[in-house]
Amino acid sequence: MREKVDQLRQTALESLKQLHQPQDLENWRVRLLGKKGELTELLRGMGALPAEERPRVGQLVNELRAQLENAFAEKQKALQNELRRIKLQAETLDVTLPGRAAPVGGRHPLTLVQEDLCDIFQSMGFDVVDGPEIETDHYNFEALNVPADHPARDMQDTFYLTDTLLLRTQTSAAQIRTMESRKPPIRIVCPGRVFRADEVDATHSPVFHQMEGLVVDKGITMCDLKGVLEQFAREIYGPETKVRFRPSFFPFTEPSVEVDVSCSACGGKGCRVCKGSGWIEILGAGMVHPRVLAGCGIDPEVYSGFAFGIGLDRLATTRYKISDIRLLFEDDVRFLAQFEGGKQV
Ligand code: 2U9
Repeated sequence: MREKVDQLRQTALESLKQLHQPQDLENWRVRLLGKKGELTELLRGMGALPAEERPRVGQLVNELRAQLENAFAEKQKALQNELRRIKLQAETLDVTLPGRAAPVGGRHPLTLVQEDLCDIFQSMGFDVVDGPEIETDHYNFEALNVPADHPARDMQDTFYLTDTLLLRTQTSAAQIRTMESRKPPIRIVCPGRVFRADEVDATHSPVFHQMEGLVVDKGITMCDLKGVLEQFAREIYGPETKVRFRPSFFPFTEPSVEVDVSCSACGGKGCRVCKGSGWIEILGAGMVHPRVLAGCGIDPEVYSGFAFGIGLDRLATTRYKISDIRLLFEDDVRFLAQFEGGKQV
């Protein structure tokens, strides 16, 4: 019996040494130490021994069990360490490798134009103000002296959400709100998205962008308007730029003007860009209508003001030679990536 125990010890420990996989190790445990394993078999064989030998042999078998259990635990630990070492080795990172460059987004051409305009007007002392895109009929039309029968108020031209709520057609409403909440002197520009029920083509979009400006103070005249717009035009188109005013009409300004700049492509001689005229229309403007001031609680006998509106989309398309306004709204990254560098005038 002692021989059997020694033999089992030897073969068990020998075979344990050959194992390299956790599953094989488990099989080994079941085969030797399991309920129906070889050690249990050995114990069963004790029945055939004389009674006086049984305690001694039982002790031998128990010692073997303890020895095999220890050997198993040690092997298990060694195997786990080995597997962990192999796994870590496979995951080794070379921290000295150069990193992959992350793509950096650029600013949209409209953002670039808007930022330039804000800079120019801020340097002249204007604040930039914001307002809601959903407006009331009152702020978008009524307060701007746009009469009820004006074509702009027609369903064909304006996106109405309800009887009284609409998508703003100009950013003037934000300026009305400013006049209601601040006392003159007021010097603000108001950039933003506006909406008109236009058919889409290469030069029209139902969503477009503008920047409106407003100055209200004592003694403001048309001369101030000219000075500010001339300064603006020279900063945008260059110091040689000439500015001309033509009479026009807007319900919210009186008198009203349309403002042209000398064509920067030909210096005013006449070319394809300016259709031979030497001039390019850039904005509309005028003296704020007394009725608009009075409606905001500003006495038109004491205060006067000027206002202007600039379309940003056309400024962006001419500056960056973009042939179709729709490109500004399609978010095609191949198109947008071309403007990363900023100014390209
Ligand atoms: C207040 C009073 C008057 C803003 C003005 C224009 C003339 C104008 C157009 C330019 C191109 C709109 O985007 S566009 O189509 N705008 O011609 N805008 S005067 O007048 C105001 C603004 C606010 C309180």
